[in-house]
Amino acid sequence: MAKRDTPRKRTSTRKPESNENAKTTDLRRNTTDAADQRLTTDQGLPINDNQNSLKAGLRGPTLLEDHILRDKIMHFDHERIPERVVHARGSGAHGYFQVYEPLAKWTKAGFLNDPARRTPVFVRFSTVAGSRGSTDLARDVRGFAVKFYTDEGIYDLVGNNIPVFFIQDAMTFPDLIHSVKPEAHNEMPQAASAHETFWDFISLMPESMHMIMWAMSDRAIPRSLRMMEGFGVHTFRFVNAKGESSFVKFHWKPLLGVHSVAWDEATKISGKDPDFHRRDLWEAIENGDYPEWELGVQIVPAKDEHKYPFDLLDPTKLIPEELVPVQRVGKMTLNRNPDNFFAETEQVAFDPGHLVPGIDLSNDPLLQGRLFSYPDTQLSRLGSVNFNEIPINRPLAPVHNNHRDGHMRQTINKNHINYEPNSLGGGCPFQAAMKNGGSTSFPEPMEDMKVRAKSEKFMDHFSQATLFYRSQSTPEQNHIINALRFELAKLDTAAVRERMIGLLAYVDHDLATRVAEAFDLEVPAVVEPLNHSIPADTSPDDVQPYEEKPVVERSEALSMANTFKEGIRTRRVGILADMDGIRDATALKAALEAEGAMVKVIAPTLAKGVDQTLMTSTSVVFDAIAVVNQEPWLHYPDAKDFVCDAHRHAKAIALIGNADQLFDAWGMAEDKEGPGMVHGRTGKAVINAFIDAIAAHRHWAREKDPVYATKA
Ligand code: HDD
Repeated sequence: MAKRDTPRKRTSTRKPESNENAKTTDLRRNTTDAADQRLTTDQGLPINDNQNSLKAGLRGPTLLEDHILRDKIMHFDHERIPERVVHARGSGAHGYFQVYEPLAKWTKAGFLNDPARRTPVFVRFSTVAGSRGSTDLARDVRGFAVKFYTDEGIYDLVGNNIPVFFIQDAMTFPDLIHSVKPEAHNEMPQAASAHETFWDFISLMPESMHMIMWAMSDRAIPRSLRMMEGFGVHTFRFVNAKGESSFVKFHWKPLLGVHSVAWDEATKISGKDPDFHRRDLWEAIENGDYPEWELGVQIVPAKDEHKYPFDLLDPTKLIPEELVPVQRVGKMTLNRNPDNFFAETEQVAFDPGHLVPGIDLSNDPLLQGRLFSYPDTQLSRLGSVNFNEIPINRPLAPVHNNHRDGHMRQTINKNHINYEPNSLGGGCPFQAAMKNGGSTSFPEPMEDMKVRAKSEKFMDHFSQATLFYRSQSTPEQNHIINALRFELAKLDTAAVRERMIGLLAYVDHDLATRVAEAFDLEVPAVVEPLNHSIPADTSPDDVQPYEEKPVVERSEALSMANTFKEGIRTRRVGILADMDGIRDATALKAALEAEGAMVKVIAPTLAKGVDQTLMTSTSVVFDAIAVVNQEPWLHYPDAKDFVCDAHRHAKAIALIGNADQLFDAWGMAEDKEGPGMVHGRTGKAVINAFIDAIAAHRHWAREKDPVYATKA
């Protein structure tokens, strides 16, 4: 066989990068794109035969001396590193952040004070419970971790798409994660909380009730990583140049609005395209539809620390936007896909302790425990204290210190002065004065007893769970009820289910009743808020006044029903059309694409103008569908599934020509009318009505699943 000694053509369709950020992050890329690339060993020896091992004769055994074979196999054998113990399944992207106006009043952080500066970022989105290869559409919290490569060093905002957490203290994190991960005896189920050990733990942890409301809501099955909010969760501190501190909660607000899928749809997407979110993010960036989020801050002046009925240090509580509005202070844009998944998305190492001057920690006991966990995890996952030297983790700011050696050290330090203070090295590297950017911790006054306990306000476990539930629209409440019915129905132990109904009764009695109906259980009467008692050895001075009632009864910001619903940019639309309907389909496609939608024409065969065959397609990967004509769909079971699923999942549906007769033929005559259903010929009126219906995202009012019905 002839040997290749010429380079193959690069086939990437990637658009050339033109922004500043690309230039800076390129510094960390190992580019080996030279035109003439000969295949070599790791030592640089050109390889002449990459197909045949070295043998004693044409039919003889392989020789141990074949170092090319041994090197290749040995490297391959070690290609996997331990996956993250949580958040193993993730997708990343590069981009940049820019602040709108200087935030000098609150923080001296350089990247939050210079509107002209584009700070490069790398973001990794993730699910929590599943393994690296698990489905994207699991019901789960989504990680939302942002690494800012600032001029003052790395800043990591390692948050989630839910603003609160299950537990209040890092001490119980391993228990929480053990309980939600696949069960220890049989490694089932994968990427799912619907199992015995999780609900056993939760039913004994009333503090988790607020987060459970979020996790059972549609927030836990996002439509797209580009359409979910992000939250720093904990209260952090801002510190300004005068040394004054205020408390801050961080938010990411997606400019496309916050949207989710239906649960039945999520389970079907998991089968049809388990990479649905990863693919969606990748394709949007490749198409130049760069995802954007505004950074929001809620600022609480230091003097107001104890003003609220909840403790700012309690990560199971949010600050209702009605009490402290979210101020949008800057924008993050993701504009470049990683070049190499392993080198970037897998090896990126976040740490809530990566801070810059002007942003500091609070005493939230969950946050405090995280500060130990992340670097410790990196050590076992990436194998060395030198993980900071991996290109994706390397700061763009210069690094000078006396760290030396260790596994896989990359830096070659060129002198022997590896201590401080020193005189032989001219005192370098020297400590930075505060005025020159030297970081200092906020000098919070502190004098107290050592205790293993929580402040009194942490004991209110239900007010905000109730606030969240009551702030949801009716369809959102129905979805929470249905999710709880689904999850609890998966349990074998009746006592766990009963304990959960008991806890739900403290959140909302109607909620508990409607969940309990599915199990023929009685809801216990709620006598008084179920709170832990204060430990006997707590000083009376430490007992804070505690109010039972939430200050805010309903919060609009907590419901996705109130999200942004204009425009159809990046929405996916599938049009069923055979050759007789191709003209209508092409016209509709052009009109929707002009509005920024991503449209596929689907037919029984891959003829001219057709993008996908019916056999390879499914409506669950589209946001809206159109059907042109009744024929030939009447005779295709796949077409019936396609349309029925779209209808059940409350999507916008356009029935073009006589396609509405399909609904009569399929025994769904009454379903062809209703919100989000558009009929007619492909004229302007129909197209505009369809665009409005797609923009609304979902038409939940159409749902009529009997399981939602309340007992008379
Ligand atoms: Fe964590 C990863 C978010 C509590 C311990 N966490 C990890 C990631 C995110 C979060 C987004 C993935 C980062 C990436 O993409 O690489 N974690 C959170 C949030 C929490 C939280 C928002 C609560 C508010 N985590 C938490 C606690 C502990 C940990 C209380 C331990 C005491 N988390 C870890 C970890 C991970 C991690 C085991 C696994 C991989 C890694 O850190 O780098 O250290």
